[in-house]
Amino acid sequence: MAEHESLEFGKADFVLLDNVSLEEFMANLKLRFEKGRIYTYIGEVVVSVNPYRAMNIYGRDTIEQYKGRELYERPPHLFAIADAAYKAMKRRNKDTCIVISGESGAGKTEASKYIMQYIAAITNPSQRAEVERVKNMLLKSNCVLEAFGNAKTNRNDNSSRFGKYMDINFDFKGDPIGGHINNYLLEKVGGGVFKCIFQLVKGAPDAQLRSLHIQRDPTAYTYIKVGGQIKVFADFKAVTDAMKVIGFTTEEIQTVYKILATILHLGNLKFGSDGDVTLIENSKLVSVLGDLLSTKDENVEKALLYRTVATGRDVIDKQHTHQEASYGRDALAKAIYERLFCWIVGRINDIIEVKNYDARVHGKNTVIGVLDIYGFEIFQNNSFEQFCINYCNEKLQQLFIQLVLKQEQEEYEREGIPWKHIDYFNNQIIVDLVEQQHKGIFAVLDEACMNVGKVTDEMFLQALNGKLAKHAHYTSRKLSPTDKNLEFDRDFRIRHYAGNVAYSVVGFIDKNKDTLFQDFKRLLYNSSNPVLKAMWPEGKLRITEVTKRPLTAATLFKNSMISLVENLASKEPYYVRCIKPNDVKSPLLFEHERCKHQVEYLGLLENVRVRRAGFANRQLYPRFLQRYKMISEFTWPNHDLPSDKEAVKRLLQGCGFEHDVAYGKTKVFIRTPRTIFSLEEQRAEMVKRIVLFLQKVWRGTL
Ligand code: AOV
Ligand code: MG
Repeated sequence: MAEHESLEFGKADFVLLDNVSLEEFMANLKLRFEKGRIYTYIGEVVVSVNPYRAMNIYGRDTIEQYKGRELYERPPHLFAIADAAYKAMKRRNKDTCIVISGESGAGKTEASKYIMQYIAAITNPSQRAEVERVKNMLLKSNCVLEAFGNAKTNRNDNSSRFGKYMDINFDFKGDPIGGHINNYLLEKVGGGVFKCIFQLVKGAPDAQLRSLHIQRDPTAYTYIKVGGQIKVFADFKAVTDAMKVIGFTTEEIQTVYKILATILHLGNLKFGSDGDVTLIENSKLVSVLGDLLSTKDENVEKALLYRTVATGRDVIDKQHTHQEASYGRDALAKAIYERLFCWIVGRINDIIEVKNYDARVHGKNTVIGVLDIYGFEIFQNNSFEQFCINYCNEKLQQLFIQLVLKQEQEEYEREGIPWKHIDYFNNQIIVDLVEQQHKGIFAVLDEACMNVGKVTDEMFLQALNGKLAKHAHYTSRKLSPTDKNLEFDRDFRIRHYAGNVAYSVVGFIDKNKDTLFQDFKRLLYNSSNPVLKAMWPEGKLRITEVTKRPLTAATLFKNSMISLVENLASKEPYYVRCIKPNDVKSPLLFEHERCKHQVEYLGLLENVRVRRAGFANRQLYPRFLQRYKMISEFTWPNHDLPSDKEAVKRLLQGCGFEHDVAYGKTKVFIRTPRTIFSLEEQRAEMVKRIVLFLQKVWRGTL
């Protein structure tokens, strides 16, 4: 527990509150925010409030203050949690992870960057060139991913539209030797509003824009018109340089920008008709597209206007209607953007993956994972993407509940430690509502998509209403006709852990099927640009060979979330819980109700209660002895007591820690970290003495 700070700044750890009540919690949070103390602990969890202003607390000097120190020795900080995760990994050879959660705009991405910077700064003291190279790559890859995966939304000017989980691998010395990025569902926002597109239009050199046939005027492009006023800094060069440093070839970088330009031009394509014939009105754009995609103009035109269909043994070209052509154009823009993004992640992974590490020689390489995902969000109009994003946040909340609230309490009960159960809201019921087999929302959606014949979004809604009418967290206009908050017939509403969200079913079926006409895939595969071609391997298939039904977007997303949670659960977790103080990005405003709501749904008060009643540390008796036996004459080098449990008791009595511990069936439980810290100090002292002693023995001077 951090006790060193003056009380003028409030309590540095919520565990130290005089009374654990929502009022006191909020008063402390507010006081600290107003005093510029944006971080506060709940034991080892960091609660962070977005300051919405530059803080002078991330510099080299601050890093030095946290390096190698114990959590409670310094004021609460992200650096302390990063250091704790790092130390745990190094000391105990354990994989750890840092899970950053909170709603959109709460400060997750910023936090993840500071954590990465900290880890980069404290490692590789001997300045090995290879390690420096890896560190540089990891930091640079962040810059590229942010340019391509972040966009301005109503809630956040720099909102992550993809989820990112990054593993950093460390060698036996504790230095980074590589990494791996998992990315999760990129929202398909017309390809347009992503940062990189503005960076290109506003920041690329004239000659480059000319070669891409792009004007330096965002308002000239349909897809990005709306976001035209976005402020963009001179980031174009930074991102291009970062790609170079990471190891993208010139040809690859050029292709990346050609694809962005393609998307802008696609948005401006207009279809018209002449009698029964659909045609492209601004046909000049066709040759621009042909040039950018390195393919013949007539191929571009044909893919935009026709679809090849197999009827029995025959293959025919079927002309699109006006509407189908527009739909195809937008689907193409979204698909090539998404493919580009995944390709970039894949390239980065190729380059940063651990190479030439022989575990037999160097020991196990260990991992710190950092999770920065899109936060819970509610917009005016919520669609399939918001549904996935919010489901993802439910999963992470569930993991937090499992690890911090549930398992903790179950363990005390199992170990026979006297314990009064603390209640909390368990959101498993909402997770089930979404992902359960057969009757979960994803399952109903998939079933609707499997039906042959035309399935509409409305039919999907009907099916949901039929299956979920009785579910406490589900409703819709049809089921609650008098509910004023359900305005639209096409909405269904979920009561999430973090609040009610109404989703419009419009587009659910299409987005879930996520099909792109095979003609487009073939067009891109047949490009003479090898980089582009490599992004579309399935374009190789002929129409008669395309039979297998691909997994739906919902199924893919669900599977990726389940494996993400499994992966996190297999590591030792550290938590950062981010809070957004207001909706107007003000550094001064602490909106009480807004913050209280977040504290409640994040379960922070329950977290304090469990933590306060509980124990900071627990270890199996034999493990504990293995680590600390040298500090007691009763246990060093071996004990002759009837059990390890007895030996641990003897050891702790001898050190005077009896009041701070409890003895479970298989584990010893230690209430305050200070005790562990003190044990560590004594151990370090003894180890030093033992080493000196042995050195003397070896030198024969004893
Ligand atoms: P998010 O990652 O949680 O939202 P960000 O990390 O992008 O939120 O933070 C939003 C904005 O808040 C940033 O662009 C900064 O202006 C400001 N901010 C956040 N943390 C800090 C900090 N420590 N110091 C100064 N300013 C900060 V989303 O990606 O939308 O869920 O999908
Ligand atoms: Mg973010």
